[in-house]
Amino acid sequence: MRPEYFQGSNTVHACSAGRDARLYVRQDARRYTGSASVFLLFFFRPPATVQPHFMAMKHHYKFCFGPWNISEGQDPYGPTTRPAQSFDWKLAQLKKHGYDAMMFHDDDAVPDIDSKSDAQVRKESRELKKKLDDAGVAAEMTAPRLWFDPRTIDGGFTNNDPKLRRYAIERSLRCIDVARYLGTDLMVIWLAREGSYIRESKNARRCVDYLVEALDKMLAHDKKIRLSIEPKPNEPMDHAYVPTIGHALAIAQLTRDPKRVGCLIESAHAILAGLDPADEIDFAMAFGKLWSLHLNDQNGLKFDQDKPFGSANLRVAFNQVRALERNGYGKRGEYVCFDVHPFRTTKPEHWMAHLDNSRRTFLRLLEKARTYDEATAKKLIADRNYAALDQMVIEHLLGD
Ligand code: XUL
Ligand code: MN
Repeated sequence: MRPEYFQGSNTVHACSAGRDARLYVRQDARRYTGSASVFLLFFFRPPATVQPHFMAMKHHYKFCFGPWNISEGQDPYGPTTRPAQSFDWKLAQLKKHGYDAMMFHDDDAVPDIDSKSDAQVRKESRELKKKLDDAGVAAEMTAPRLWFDPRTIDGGFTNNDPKLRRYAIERSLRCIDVARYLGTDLMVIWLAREGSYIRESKNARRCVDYLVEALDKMLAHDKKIRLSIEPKPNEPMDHAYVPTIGHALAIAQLTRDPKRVGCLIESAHAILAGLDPADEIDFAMAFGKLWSLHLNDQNGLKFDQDKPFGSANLRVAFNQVRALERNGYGKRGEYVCFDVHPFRTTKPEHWMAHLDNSRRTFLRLLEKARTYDEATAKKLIADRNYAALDQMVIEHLLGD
């Protein structure tokens, strides 16, 4: 029998029925937080390969998304296809669907932030913090939205004009203040327009100095803040200056406090760079620097698609989950965030499906990662029988 998944308003029941085993996993809405209750009821004795992994239930993941992930369907060629919803509605959806945290751009938290005084920013951030506390939802991070303002048309930190570079830095410092008010020590920096459309328009060597100078100002502004750089190789730029995790971690070493500069991996961004996101995860975690994660999917080298996790390539998704598992991602409080968007065709009544589906796929792949036959894999690797190993992975993903 095929496994079936049922999603209630705030419960996930995973029933996996096979010849020898049936697992019934019931977890309450807060199931992925440290103190959450988790009930595993085994109706039948599972096979040896399944049992120890589920018995151990190594650790529970906490999940997160941002208000922009309940988007309205606009693309460069057409307008919205769903009516705008309020922030309160989005927060209610997040809670109803059993998520643990929300991530925020600075102006998701304080709309129209540039027109507001420091006192207003503080007041509105604190009001939001209260709303989040009342809902039992954490703020995972804040991120400065540096790519919308006319002052950042030709880049923020790497703009050729010193006045405009100063704007980008000042906006980032305010975003750090918002993070502090919301109770998080993490700021994510997607360096959207830090790159060039044509090679000759900027001095790439000097731009490295500009980036380090900006990061140093942020680190000096708040002694506790941790900065997570989110690399992306292109879009909106032709070429970005920080396209991969290697670039992000290298630039961290040039700052005044490398320990507080880490990274965020987005699956689609790694794929756009021609890399395997699982290898990027292993690399970042070897440095202890994967502080956040945007899982999603991407069908080859085209515009940034932000597809549901596993939607384009299940095996690449499986390997990301395995990499997270083997490195203990989440054990130090990190969240699994889904930076996914609904398809433009999505009807309002199906608006949360891309998020539910991403988490469901993640949990099913987690089950696959925890029941992967490591012993047989080890023997096949020792025998250099990669054809058999390859097929074993495929059979495991296909199931019975
Ligand atoms: C852009 C992207 C952003 C960042 C947050 O591709 O992924 O949404 O994650 O600024
Ligand atoms: Mn992202």
